[in-house]
Amino acid sequence: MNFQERWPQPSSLKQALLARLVLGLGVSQEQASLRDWFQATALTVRELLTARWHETNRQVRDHGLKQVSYLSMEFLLGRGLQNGLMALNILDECREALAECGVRLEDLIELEVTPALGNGGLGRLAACFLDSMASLGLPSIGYGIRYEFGMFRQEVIDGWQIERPDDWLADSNPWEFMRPERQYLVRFGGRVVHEGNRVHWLDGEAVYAIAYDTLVPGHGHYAVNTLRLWGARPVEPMDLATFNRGAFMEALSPQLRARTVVRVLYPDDSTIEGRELRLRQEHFFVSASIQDTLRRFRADYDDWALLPDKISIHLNDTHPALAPAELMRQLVDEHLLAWDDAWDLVTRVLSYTNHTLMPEALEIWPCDMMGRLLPRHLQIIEEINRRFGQQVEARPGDNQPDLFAKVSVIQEDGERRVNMGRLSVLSSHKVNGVSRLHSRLVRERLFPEFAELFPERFANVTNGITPRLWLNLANPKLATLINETIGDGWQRDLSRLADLRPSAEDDAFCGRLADIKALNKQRLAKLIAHRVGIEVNPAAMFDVQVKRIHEYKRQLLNLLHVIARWNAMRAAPEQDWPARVVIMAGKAASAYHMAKLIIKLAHDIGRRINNDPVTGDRLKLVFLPDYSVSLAEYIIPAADLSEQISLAGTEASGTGNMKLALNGALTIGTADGANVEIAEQVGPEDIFIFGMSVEEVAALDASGTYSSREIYRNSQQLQEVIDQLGAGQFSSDPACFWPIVDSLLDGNDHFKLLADFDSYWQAQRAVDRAWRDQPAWLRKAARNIAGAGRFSSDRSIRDYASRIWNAGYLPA
Ligand code: 26Q
Repeated sequence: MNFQERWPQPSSLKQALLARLVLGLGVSQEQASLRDWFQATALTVRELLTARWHETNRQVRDHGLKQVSYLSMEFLLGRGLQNGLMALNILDECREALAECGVRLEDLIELEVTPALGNGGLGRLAACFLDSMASLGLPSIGYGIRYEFGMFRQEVIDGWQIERPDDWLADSNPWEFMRPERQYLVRFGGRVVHEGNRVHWLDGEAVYAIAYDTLVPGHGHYAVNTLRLWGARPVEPMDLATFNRGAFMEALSPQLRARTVVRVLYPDDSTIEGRELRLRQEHFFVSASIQDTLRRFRADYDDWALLPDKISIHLNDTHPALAPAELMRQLVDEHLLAWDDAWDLVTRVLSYTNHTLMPEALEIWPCDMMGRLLPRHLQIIEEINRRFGQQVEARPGDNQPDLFAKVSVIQEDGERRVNMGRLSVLSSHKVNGVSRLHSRLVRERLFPEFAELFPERFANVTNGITPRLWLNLANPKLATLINETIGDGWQRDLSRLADLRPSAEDDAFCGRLADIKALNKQRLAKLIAHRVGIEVNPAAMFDVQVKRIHEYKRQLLNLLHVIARWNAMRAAPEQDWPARVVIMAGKAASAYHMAKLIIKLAHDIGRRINNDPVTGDRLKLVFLPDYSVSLAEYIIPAADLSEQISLAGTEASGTGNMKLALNGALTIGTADGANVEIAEQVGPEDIFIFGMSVEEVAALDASGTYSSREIYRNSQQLQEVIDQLGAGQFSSDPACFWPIVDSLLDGNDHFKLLADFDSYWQAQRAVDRAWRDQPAWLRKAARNIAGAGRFSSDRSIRDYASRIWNAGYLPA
């Protein structure tokens, strides 16, 4: 049987679309709305992908390939329609088929709601990795939560961020298959009973986790992998007795209770304190994912010893770090393996990626809370830790008597707490950071004792981004130019972009690059006018900082520069100031007051300077609300300058930096995260690196001599800017920004903005000088594109496959 026979396909796309519309959705062609056409098209795309999906699953089984379970609390996918059409290679065909029905494909594409099941970098990374795993034919299944409400929608009223619920499922989701037969019981609370050798976890409350599958199509490969997100259902859907005595609402409360666990995505706060519902979410999705992973393994193999050959379970940060305990529980309590055998499997199957060094963002759960919610898991973690303690104490030639306190999974200082990072390191055979610099700091600062105990465990895999979304889809004209210049080999191996380097010297190439950038900027200028009513000059430099609003990312440093620039322009308006549009976008966690105040400040500065006749269209500041994957697709191809200005040692990697470089923006950035590696690839002439290095920051901290006030006293420029903030120059309420002034001066400027300010100012002057020579700037832009080849998520996934997972690929 060949592929066609096994998986019959419709004869014409138009017929398939109409069948979906008329027969599937029950809408006549005359009455169909755009929304109906979107649904019909999406359902058709999904159908066309299912044949490849079944074939993929069949081949994985036939070849006995290893499959990666990628556990992540977040998948920031973005829209599916165009991606699906591109994977199927029927974008133009579909456009024509729809046109024959009087429908514009572009309208449908814009109509799709953007799923936002993630906060930012970590969630988008997971989505890029799914794309790359499918495109390389690496068998994988992404596991996460089907949040009923994703990342909130951001509105801005009078400069203040307002959060609105993201009701993304209001219109039915055409991409998912509900899988009622993939349903698992997940327990919370209750008690543990020991009966001889056996342990039973009883009582408490339980809910069903039910699978919803979304297809993840490969590009340039037939593989279609699975993203399996868990919804929740009550064990007893309704209490009929209660209903019968007339308490109708109360009778439905099991529904509501069960679904609470998947109701909403948690925001990435700057402080992660123990919130019970978050722990419930983590357990819910980990338990279901591990049950499903083991069931799939057992369907094909009956020898547990094969588990590490057939399965890798990857932890995307510590959010799924209950996995080792849950895996031990299922292996020992349910499948009756001996502890040592189970532990050996666990440590050979698990691997863990760390995404942050910041102490306040590390997950630590009070034993009290965990004992109440997950009594058996706490026992298991304590047993894992007890055995680890014995191993540490028994080390030959121990010269560090207090070592165990530093590595103990249970922190005993003060309230007893479980340190999820330590649990993850102890349970994994590999631990990696997300850029070379960050991986070093993971070893040296976060887990130095573990790095000494288990040196072979620590690795690096530098992040990457999928060129299918961030180049082909977001910037198709640039993709075409590259194809015409160096051929299309880069589509399979992005490092081939290096072949573009000579074209930087080619005026014709640079001219076309300039035209494409100009078109992308005109498009963004229109969007800006439409969304926020600000007219910007598309010929100006587009200076872009788009990312979550966080103090460590130092959006405030950018704003201080804008004010200082405005002051300097007003003091010398006759000088040749190149025109700039500073564009910012990003969400602040709803409880993160300082981040919200920074958004307010951006708006108030904008209102003041955007209406200043002295600076005119030579300086504008725009804040675009509701940053999302879709908005990023507009902004990034239009950027000239990429702001990556975190305090060195705080940004684990960054991935926006890669997306912007790939689209020909030049970086102004600190020596932090992946900026360091970008600088290596593009060369020092084509990037603007400023500020203290990680070592200089460390030395300054160690000396205890940092005084932001002293820097302020010694800088005319900073005095002017900060005094303007304090005097309420940008706001009707003079006290509005005092907390910002306070944090900079009285709070001793935790992220050292003032220490780096002068260096930043100088780097911005260098940017201005470079911009004045447009031909030279374009050559730099071309070399940035050529240098971005290393930052494909395909390369990242190949690194994971070889260094971490030891996983193979489906035949091409
Ligand atoms: C944890 C517990 C409770 C509530 C929320 C959270 C939580 C949620 C999301 C903690 C952190 C996050 C997200 C982190 C994140 O996006 N980190 C970024 O990961 C990127 C991919 O590796 C890096 O490029 C960025 O440097 C890093 O900041």
